[in-house]
Amino acid sequence: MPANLTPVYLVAEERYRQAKTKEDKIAALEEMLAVIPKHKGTDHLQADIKRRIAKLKDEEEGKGVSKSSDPFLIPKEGAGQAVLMGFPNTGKSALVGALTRAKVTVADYPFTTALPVSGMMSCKDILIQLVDLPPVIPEEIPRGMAGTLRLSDLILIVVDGGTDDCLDQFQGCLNHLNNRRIVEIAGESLGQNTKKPADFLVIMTKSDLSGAEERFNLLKELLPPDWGLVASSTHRPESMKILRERIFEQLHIVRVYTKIPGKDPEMANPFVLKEGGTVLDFAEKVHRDFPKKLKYAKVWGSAKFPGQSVEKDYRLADGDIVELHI
Ligand SMILES: Nc1nc2c(ncn2[C@@H]2O[C@H](COP(=O)(O)OP(=O)(O)OP(=O)(O)O)[C@@H](O)[C@H]2O)c(=O)[nH]1
Ligand SMILES: [Mg+2]
Repeated sequence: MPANLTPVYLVAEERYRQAKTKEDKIAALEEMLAVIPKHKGTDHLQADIKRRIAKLKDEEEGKGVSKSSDPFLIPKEGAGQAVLMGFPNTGKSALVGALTRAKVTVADYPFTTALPVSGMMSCKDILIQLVDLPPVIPEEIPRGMAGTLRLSDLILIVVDGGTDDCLDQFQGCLNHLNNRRIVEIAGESLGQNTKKPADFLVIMTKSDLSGAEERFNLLKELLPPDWGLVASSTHRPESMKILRERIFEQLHIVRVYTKIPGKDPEMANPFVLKEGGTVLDFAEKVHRDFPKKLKYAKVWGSAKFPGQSVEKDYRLADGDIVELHI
């Protein structure tokens, strides 16, 4: 769709080009945003202007975003990093706002989020990092976002249960992931960071709205096999609880608790291993010298009986308590 930019807009754009200071640039960009014709043909441009304003403002406030730093490069924190990908207005920021303490902006118009915002979600005594991302549209994925998606531990594809577009929204996200070779195509791995369906979770938001249940059933039927799907509503606390747990499950991690011989286990701060992690992997996490010194371990939880002695290659399960003997 053509943008049909007006002369008033073009004057503001010229002012931006001429601007020398950050302040003048922000003022010109804000004017461009105010006068730009608001229709689908300018969606892409509106998002770009908002991103530029947000970046300049961050630089002005000294939030550590220098010219060279990439706002899409988000250092990992906690037990795993889950990023939210989706079309505009689908409810990504509302989810991150409901599940973490991050300061997100939620609004009933598209392209509200211009730059990534991350927050920590607590679940089963660990912290999981959630990253709210700017939206994608069929023709565009924000520059730098493919890298964030590729490096994340889990991609949450967010579709809007309040509209019949939700299937197209899923397909639109999948197209971007395919084009950028972030997802495995027809079981073919395309590189080290190619993700499998198990590294995704599709979230249908706004399940409180009418028609959402039918849309959920349709999505369930039409989604490729192996893709996880969950419904959520920020108005329904019980669905938020289920969502937390599904995100945890989909990260494929296990929590392992330490126990010093003769003492009670330390149940507050578990170590986190990848699913399939062994006693040896655990020992490495506890102290880098332990694997060399380790003789055996005692396990409570997944073992046949409480406190059973196991070998170094014993695969630990979520919730296990381990006593390392060196
Ligand atoms: N009824 C209902 N409305 C919701 C829910 N979640 C979000 N919304 C509304 O949907 C609109 C968009 O929410 P946002 O969280 O800003 O959407 P977004 O995906 O972050 O939008 P962009 O930043 O433009 O990509 C807001 O008006 C929210 O109040 C929900 O579970 N139920
Ligand atoms: Mg948003």
